[in-house]
Amino acid sequence: MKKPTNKKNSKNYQKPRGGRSGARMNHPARNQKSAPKPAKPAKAAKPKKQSRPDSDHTQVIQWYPGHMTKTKRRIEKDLKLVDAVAEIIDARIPISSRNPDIAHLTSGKPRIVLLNKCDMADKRATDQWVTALSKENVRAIPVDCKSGRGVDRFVPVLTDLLSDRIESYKAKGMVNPTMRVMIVGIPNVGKSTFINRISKKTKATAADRPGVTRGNQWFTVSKGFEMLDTPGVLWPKFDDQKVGEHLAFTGAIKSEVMDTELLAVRLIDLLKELKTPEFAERYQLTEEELSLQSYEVLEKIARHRGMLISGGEADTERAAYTLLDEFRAAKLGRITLEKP
Ligand SMILES: Nc1nc2c(ncn2[C@@H]2O[C@H](COP(=O)(O)OP(=O)(O)OP(=O)(O)O)[C@@H](O)[C@H]2O)c(=O)[nH]1
Ligand SMILES: [Mg+2]
Repeated sequence: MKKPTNKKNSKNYQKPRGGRSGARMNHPARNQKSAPKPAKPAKAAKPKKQSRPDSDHTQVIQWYPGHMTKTKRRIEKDLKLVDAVAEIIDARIPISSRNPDIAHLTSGKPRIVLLNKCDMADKRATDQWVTALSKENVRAIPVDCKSGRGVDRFVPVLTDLLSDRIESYKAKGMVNPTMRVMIVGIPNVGKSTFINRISKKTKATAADRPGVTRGNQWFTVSKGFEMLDTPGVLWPKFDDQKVGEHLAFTGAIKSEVMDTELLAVRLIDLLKELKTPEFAERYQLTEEELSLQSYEVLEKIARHRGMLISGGEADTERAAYTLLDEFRAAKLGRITLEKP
C-alpha cells in the first residue's frame, strides 16, 4: 500500500470536507516546517480526502452573500420602527466587528456603539477606542455584559441622545413616550446578553455560539424603553482576509466553516507578535520554541499538553481546537487584536 504523505508538508493537502473542519483558509503554514518528518499513518476514522479547488491556499471561508442583501433590507425596514440604534461591537476587534454600512443605513438616526466583552480586551486599548470613536462623533460605551459592568451608563446616554425626540413626543401630548431601540451586531457579540442585562431578567436566549437569535423580538427593558433583539449578521467586508480571521478567532463565525489548524497557526502568528506572556506561560513554551515557525509551535503545544496520536505524532488538530477555545475564553490574557 502506498504510504500517505505527510499532510503538513504537502502543498496539495486537502482537508476532508466531512471532518471537524470544513473549508480551509489561505495560509502557507503547512509548508512552514523547516525539516520534513516521517510520514504519518492515516487515521482510520477520518473521511476520505476530497480534492478542492483551493490547492494554492486561496481562502474559501464562505460568508453568506445572498443572506447579506436580505439582512440589509430587513435592517432598512426595521429602522422605520425605531428611534435609535445600538450597535454592539467586540472590544477585541472593533474594526472587524463593526458594520461599515451602519451610518449610511441608519440615515442619521441617533446611534450608540457598545464596546462589549471589555473583560476580555486590553483595557488601555479599549480606552483608546472610546476616544477614537468619540472623535468620529460616535457615543461609545465600554461594557462587560457578563458581569454587567458599564451597562448602567446606557439609559442615561440614550436619554440624553434622544432628549429632543422625547420632548417633541411630549409636545404632541404623549405622557410617557416609549423609545424603541434596535440592537444590531455580528453573531455571538452579546446582543441578547446585553438585553438580559439591561432588563435585569433572562428574557432573550443567549449562548456561546453564533446564530442563536433567529428572528426579531421586542423586549420591554426598562421604563420608557423597548429593545429589538436581532439575529447577528456579518457584513460584506471580507475582501480582507484578516477581518475573516479575527471574526473566526473571537467566535463570530462557526468553526465548522474553516480549517481549524490553519486558523490556530494564524492566531499563533499574532500571539507571537503581541508577545503576550500568558501564551508562553500557559503552554510552557520556551523562548526557543516561540521562535519556531507557528505550525511547529502548535506541535509543541500539542506535545506539552500530551495530545498525541498513534505513532507518537502531535495531534495538532486537537491542539488547534484547544488553543482557539482558550483564546475565546480569555485564558491567554486580555487581548485586543485591533488597535485604533
Ligand atoms: N466574557 C464575556 N462574555 C460575554 C459578554 N457578553 C456576552 N458574552 C457571552 O457571549 C456569548 C454570546 O452571547 P449572546 O448574547 O447569545 O450573543 P448574540 O449577539 O445575541 O448572538 P446571536 O444571537 O447568535 O447573534 C454568550 O456565551 C455570552 O455569555 C461579555 O461582556 N463578556
Ligand atoms: Mg442573540
